[in-house]
Order: sequence, then structure tokens, then C-alpha cells
Amino acid sequence: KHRVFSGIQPSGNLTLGNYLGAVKRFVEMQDSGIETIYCVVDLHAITVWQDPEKLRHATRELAAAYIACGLDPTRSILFNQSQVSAHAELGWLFNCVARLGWMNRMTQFKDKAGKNAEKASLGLYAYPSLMAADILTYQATHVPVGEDQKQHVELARDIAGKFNHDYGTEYFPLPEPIIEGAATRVMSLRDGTKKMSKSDPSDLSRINLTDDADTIAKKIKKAKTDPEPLPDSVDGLDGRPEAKNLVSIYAALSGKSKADVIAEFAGQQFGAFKPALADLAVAELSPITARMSDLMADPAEIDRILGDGADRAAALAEPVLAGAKDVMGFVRSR
Ligand code: AQP
Repeated sequence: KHRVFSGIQPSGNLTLGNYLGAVKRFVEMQDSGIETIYCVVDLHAITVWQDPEKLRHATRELAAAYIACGLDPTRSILFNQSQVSAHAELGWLFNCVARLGWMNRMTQFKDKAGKNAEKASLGLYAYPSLMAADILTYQATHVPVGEDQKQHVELARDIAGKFNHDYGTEYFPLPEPIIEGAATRVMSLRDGTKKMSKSDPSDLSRINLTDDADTIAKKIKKAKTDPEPLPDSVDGLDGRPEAKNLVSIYAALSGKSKADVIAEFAGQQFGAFKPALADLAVAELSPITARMSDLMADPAEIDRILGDGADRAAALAEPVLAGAKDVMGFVRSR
């Protein structure tokens, strides 16, 4: 039986990258009738400093974004991670299964910790082990993510595999990453070699789901490009990261292939392509932005939805955690 789990950190304003790489896929999976569980992973967000008031706001805003993008809290389970204690508890058990050597190979830790890794939190280092717990506490089989999370889902497979091997069981299924669509890695609008990210210090590097039409148009107009016109084949995008990124975004938003987008704009200047891209982005995002702001007007209702989701999530997670503890040899009296 298939079960989908995924999550996003409430570490700032959602970007077009999060939308195309993750949330849009989440909605498709929900709509295809699979059992879907989507989490606001607040315990992951605090691996780097979060101001408490901002964290509360970002958590509600991410829940609002999920719903505004089409997730339905009656068809999917929507909740925030810190309300279901099984995540943190299984995360500890997995800290004792995962190997230091595995963690040392995680490229996201190296990117986020930067040169001064001594100053990074222990939580940032252990993050992939908690992520494995997020997935496996639901015995989820499929995990829709953007390209950057592939290595972490593979680590979750390694942890599940080692747990099963060490304890001579088939307890945890090996989860599969689902990385699909034309924009599995949306790049920064200022630098085509860097991922578009919520926490990039430059606001011009990304499009946020809360940006209004003028801001979106301005950011696309200012997006870095090279001076050449658009090529006449997809291969012509090689070595042109900024051009490739904008074409990929256009393809993902329009539902066309990159080849079709190239066929439409071959030989044209970015001065013509960018306004068309801006129109497309505004048409897709402005209903979402409007719905998010309606939802944010009633934070108590968002909290109610998250609480209800957390109850349903805990009912699934707790027996799986209890079973893992039995396998490992913990005594339970209740
Ligand atoms: N640029 C991107 N293109 C495609 N997919 C992306 N994702 C993130 N950036 C892109 C996908 O969004 C989901 C949520 O990511 P996350 O919140 O867990 O953290 P992240 O991957 O570290 O994303 P950000 O936006 O870069 O956040 P910060 O700046 O806080 O680190 C994942 O499925 C991810 O692949």
C-alpha cells in the first residue's frame, strides 16, 4: 500500500522553488487519491536560529500556503511536526542507527554550515536522521521532494535498511524519493548556479508566494541573463544557467516541455521572454497569494486545522514508534 509523506520548513517565505519542486507535486499526489501526509517541519527549522514570534507566524503561513495551493485538510493530513512527539522520539532511536560517516557525506550540511562548521548546531548535523524519522514513523513509501533533498531521502533508506538488518526484521519499508516535473531545482534569479532558497539574503534572488504582481514582474525583469537571444534548441541552453533556469520555470508554469517553450521563443530576446514569463507567474500565483491572505486573517482556524491534523498523524505514528521500541528491546508496561 502506498503512503506519501513530505514536509517543508517554516524558515521564511515560501519560494517559487518550493512551490514548483514540492507543493505542486504534493497537490497532484493528493488529487490522485493516494494517502498523503504533509507536515510543517518546525523542529527542522530550529536547526538554525529562529525568532520565536517569526517561527509562529511562518508556521501558520506555511499551513495557509499548503491550503491555498490546493491541499485539502480533509483529504490530506496537514499538521506541524512539534505537535507529534513520535518524530523526535524516533529521531533519537535513528541517531543510534545512523553512522557518523553517513552524516559526514551530506552536502546540505556542508552548504548550510559553511566554513565555520564548529559553530553549527548539533541539530543541523543530525537533521537527516530526524527527517528519516518523519518519513518512517508513518511507514511512508513515497516522498515527493525537490532535487536538493534526494540525498536525505536516500539516507532515510539507509537508516531503514540498517535498522531492518540489525534487528532481523522488515519493519520499515524503504522509502522512494519522487522527483518529477520541469523544475525540480529552481535556481536563484541572481545566480543561475545557486538554488533559489527561502533564506537567501537577497530578496531579488527569489519569487515568494506572498509577492504581489508588480513585485513578481520587477524581480523577473531584474533577473540575471546573458546577452544572447534564446537558442533554437534545448541543447543550446547548456552552459547558460540563467537562461536554462528561466526556460525551466516557464515550462513548469505552463505545463509545456522545455522543447515547446524553446520552439515558441527561439531567437527572441529576454526583453520579450521575461514579460511573458512574468504574466504566467502572476496568473498562477496571484490566486494563491489572495487565498493565503484570507486564511491568515483567521489564525485560530489555522491552529485548529493543524491540531486536528496532529491528532490524526499521532494516531498513525504512535503505534509505529511503539512497534520499533518493541523490536529494539525496550520494556513497556502500558
Ligand atoms: N529551488 C528549489 N527548486 C525546487 N525545489 C526546491 N525545494 C527547495 N528549494 C527548491 C524543495 O522544497 C521542499 C522544502 O524544502 P525545505 O523547506 O525542507 O528546505 P530546503 O530544501 O533547504 O529549502 P529552502 O527553500 O532552500 O529553505 P532554506 O532556505 O530554509 O534552506 C523540499 O522538497 C525541497 O527539495
